[in-house]
Amino acid sequence: MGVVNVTPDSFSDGGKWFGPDDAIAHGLELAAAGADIVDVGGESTRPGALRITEDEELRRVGPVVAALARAGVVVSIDTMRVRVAEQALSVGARLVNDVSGGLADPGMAGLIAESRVPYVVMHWRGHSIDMQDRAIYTDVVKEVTAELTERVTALTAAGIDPAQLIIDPGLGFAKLPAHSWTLMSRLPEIASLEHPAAPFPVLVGASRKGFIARLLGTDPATPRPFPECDDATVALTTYAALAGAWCVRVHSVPGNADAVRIVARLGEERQP
Ligand code: PMM
Repeated sequence: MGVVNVTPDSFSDGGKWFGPDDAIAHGLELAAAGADIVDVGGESTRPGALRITEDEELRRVGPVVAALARAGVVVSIDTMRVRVAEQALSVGARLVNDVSGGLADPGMAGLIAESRVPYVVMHWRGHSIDMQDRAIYTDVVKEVTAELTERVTALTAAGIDPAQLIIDPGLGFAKLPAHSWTLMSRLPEIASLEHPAAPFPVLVGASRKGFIARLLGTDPATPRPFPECDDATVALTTYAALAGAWCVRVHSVPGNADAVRIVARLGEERQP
């Protein structure tokens, strides 16, 4: 999954494709580089980010989703708002990626149940403005898995088919770097949460996140600049693919697409 952030302020690529023409061109480039899905988002979720209005979000993503879908790209809409998801599906998006896992907008579950599209349920503890105050865990894997189980139970009770659900540990969202590293190292446990339909497909969003930048910086106060974290992202993609992840959400596609193909090929050799 390649990322198009149609925002002026996203973590690693804010402002680079803020105009619709640049965003559309970038989405086409990601697809041509081997992304199976292009994820379009209009609202930055970096720590401390303020929300934008629904109308502004619609204005940012609408033309980009429509143009990419028209060009035959499989588009995912990255939104927490039911109206934005609905509008995006009406112009051709085929998947909804909700970083709040349905918590931010009570109407989201109904739309997903009705539209039958795949739905990414990410682990989330609250909006970006103060989410890092909620990065408190005694056992991060246990708590994230339990909270995702609650979401899956509520969403299926609202009429969503469990086969529509993809789960995501939400690396960097209400997580300190140590939490993200622990979750990343234990992905299969997250996929196998307590639910009759488990294991669920897992999506991993590690690309250019702060926990990588901090590990690789020259010292703790100097994280490595985000675009220079792409080789490290490929390393994590390889690890995620070996751990059985269904999808990785990345800003730069080529190295990650190669890593996924190589792990798939090695997997064929290991089949009995
Ligand atoms: N991370 C960001 C945005 N959307 N969606 C999912 N499912 N998982 C993530 O980890 C995720 C996401 C923030 O990353 P960016 O602003 O650097 O693209």
